[in-house]
Amino acid sequence: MADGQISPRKAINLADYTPPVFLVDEVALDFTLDPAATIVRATLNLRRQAPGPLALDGRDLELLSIKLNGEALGGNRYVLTESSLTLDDVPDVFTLETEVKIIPETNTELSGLYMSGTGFFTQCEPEGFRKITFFPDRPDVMARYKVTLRADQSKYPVLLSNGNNTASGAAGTQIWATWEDPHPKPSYLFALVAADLVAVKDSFTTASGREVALGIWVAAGDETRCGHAMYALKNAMKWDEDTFGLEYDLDIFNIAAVSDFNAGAMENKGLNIFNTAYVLASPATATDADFQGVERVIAHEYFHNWTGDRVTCRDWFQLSLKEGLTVFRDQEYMADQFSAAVKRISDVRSLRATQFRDDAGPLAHPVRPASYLEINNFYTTTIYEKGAEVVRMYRTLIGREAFRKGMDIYIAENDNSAATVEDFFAAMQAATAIDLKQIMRWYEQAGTPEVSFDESHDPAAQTYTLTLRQHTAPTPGQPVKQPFMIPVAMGLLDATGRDIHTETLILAQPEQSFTFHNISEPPTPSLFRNFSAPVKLQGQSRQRLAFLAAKDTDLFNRWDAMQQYATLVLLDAVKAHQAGQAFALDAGLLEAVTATLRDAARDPAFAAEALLLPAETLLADAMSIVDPDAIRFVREAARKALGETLREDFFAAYAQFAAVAASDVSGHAIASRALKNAALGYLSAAGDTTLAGAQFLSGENMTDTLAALVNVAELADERRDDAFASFYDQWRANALVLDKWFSVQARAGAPDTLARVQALTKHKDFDLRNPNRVRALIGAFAANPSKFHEASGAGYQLLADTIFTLDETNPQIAARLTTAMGSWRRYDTARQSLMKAQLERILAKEKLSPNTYEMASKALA
Ligand code: 0A1
Ligand code: ZN
Repeated sequence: MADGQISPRKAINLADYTPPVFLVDEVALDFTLDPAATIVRATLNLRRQAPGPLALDGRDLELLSIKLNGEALGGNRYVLTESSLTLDDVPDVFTLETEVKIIPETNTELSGLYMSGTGFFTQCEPEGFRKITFFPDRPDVMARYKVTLRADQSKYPVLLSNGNNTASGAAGTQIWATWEDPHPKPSYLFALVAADLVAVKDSFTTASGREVALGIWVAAGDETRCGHAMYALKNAMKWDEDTFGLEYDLDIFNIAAVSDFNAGAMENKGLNIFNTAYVLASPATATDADFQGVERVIAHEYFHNWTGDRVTCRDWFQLSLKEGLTVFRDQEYMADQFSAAVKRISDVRSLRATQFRDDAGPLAHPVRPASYLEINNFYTTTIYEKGAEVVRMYRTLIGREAFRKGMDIYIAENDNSAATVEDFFAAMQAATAIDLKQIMRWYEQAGTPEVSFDESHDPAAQTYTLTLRQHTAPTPGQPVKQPFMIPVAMGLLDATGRDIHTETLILAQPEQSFTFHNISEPPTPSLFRNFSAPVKLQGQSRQRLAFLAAKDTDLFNRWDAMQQYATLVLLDAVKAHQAGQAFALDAGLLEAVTATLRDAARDPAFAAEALLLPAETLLADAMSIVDPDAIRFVREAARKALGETLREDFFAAYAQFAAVAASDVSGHAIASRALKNAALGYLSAAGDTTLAGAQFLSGENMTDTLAALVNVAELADERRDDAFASFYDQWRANALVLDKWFSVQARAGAPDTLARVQALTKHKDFDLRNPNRVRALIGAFAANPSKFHEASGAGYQLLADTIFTLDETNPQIAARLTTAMGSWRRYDTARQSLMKAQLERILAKEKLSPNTYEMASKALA
């Protein structure tokens, strides 16, 4: 460890949990808001639960005064450290008043109270509240809040907090507003906004007839891009009533949009705070994927009102209790809006690309980790997306009806309290006769199980026996794994592709056999239908995959068979390329793509997914030593060969699906554009770039413009440079669109991408203080396998340089970027040592944050 480095935090362990010594029944907060010196007065009504001192969390707070039951305390009555305020000698029930000064304008971490644009915003999850006032900043302390905000009226005319606005007024140039939240909540759900914003307003009448006032607060001029967010909010409110019987519980629901935000959005009670990227959308500025992102995140945060706010988490180890469940709920919501199969396909595609990769590397952790250094590092795809898969497995195992019953029990038993994963388990177990005990292993053990199978058919007995085996490789700290409880939704297909049997098997042992009767011919099994468990199924032959891709009645498995088939042939092509052989297109792949394309009109959204070849990162995951250049070469060669061979079909599909209005964002229009742009991609790969150029010029719809630009970006000549120049001129004033301008350049496969990204880090619009911009350029570049892993190591250097600087202002984002080098051991020795050197350089930095320390040290361990 370098001299001067702050000592990394000590690990927090689940096993060490103890209940709070004091509860807070009520808290009154009074803010006098000033960018350079905000004064926070807090009055806490405390009640003892256990023997011991009162220990409050607090960071970066200047304590101005402290009173106990109205009496000022001298410095001998408390101990103040960098992160806490402790009072030894206190009664069992008392009132504590503190007054602190904080400096929002220097808060670049974007946690606690900070400035963005010209206004004040907060982000308290998970541990930001302690940067606002002294408090037991842990989710199992739930209090009722009364909040008064005071600010300069000319600069901050809008004052918002949680709950209901019970009083407001003006005093000279200052205005003030009081907000009261009747529901007890943990400190991480506190929020305030004081800014110059305008509202788009609407209302929603709940199933029981209460009227809820809805407001979406944005910067003046952005009101025209809030329509989709408002639609999504009302739609989600209705869906949660219809699907889970859950009604909104306040008279007002506000959303405020902020352009500097570390994450996507935050579920603060009655006052969600959103990254502008998940609020603002119009067909001219946002892609279809952006529209869906807005809808998904609006729904997600709204659903947290019950799964997160009313029922919260006992401690941060239980994070997936609210996140896995709420992701499951938003996935179900989205599946109900468009095609359920296509939604499942895109969710699984991203689960495999991110979560499976993390689960196979040094940063792997269970859905409920046992230990952490910095909880901010645990907002991961494992907690969120794998957590959602675990919830889905409960439902697959016990059925929809029992699952709904279990949800009712979970809410009823845990309302207004801080729950654990065991509480969720108990509710589900109470709703079914199936013994679910073993499902808990999904929370405890990291890693992706690998499932293989054997089969035998006995024509005399007319039986078919399927033997399934599971194995999970070691992960950090977990050398030996116990078997998981794995629901295997399956079907047996006859030679014509008809289902002769369907069932959900439960694989709970390392190896289990299942015998099926009255099976006269050897059937083809279709396993893990609709991706019934987050596992890797191994050992399917190409012939099988080709059959399932053409015939399976399960749409998900049809897509998956085609993906697995494509993966096998592309990996073979990588080997051939490494051996110096020329690329040859596999006949089966050509046949499958041809069939998909010719049948596209039947379900264009599905066809658009099925036409996409497995991503470079997915191919990389299947190689023992990743060769990013060979992968890129082969994948592009395949796209080119398919584009050339099927040129007429792709042109025809392009023309057939082109006729949708630029402003149409219906499911049909989105699917048509997706198919058309998939065709455009193949045609461009085959060298027909005129079409992309023309589409770029005519674009009135951001989906089409961007799809065209992505193809033009591959050309390293003036056509590309002109396109980026004109896009910049048109959109320089729109931050979210400018983010796209950065990220398309960073994702490009053109030979000069690295140099361009290096230059873009010096661009006047590049800003390390804005997380969206950092993700758009640096995050996107680190996800561009062949460019980031350029053999010289210059890509690693660029990333590490960014992390180095960023760690000083925003450690959360710096730590997240560090994960891009987490899989360094999977590369050749030259790249390994280049990445390792950068990780070591980061680790040796003076005053490295605990956030980045945890990620870099675990990556190297
Ligand atoms: N609970 C939010 C995610 C979130 C987490 C951390 C944040 O700041 C550090 C912000 C938001 C969600 O699941 O949407
Ligand atoms: Zn969430």
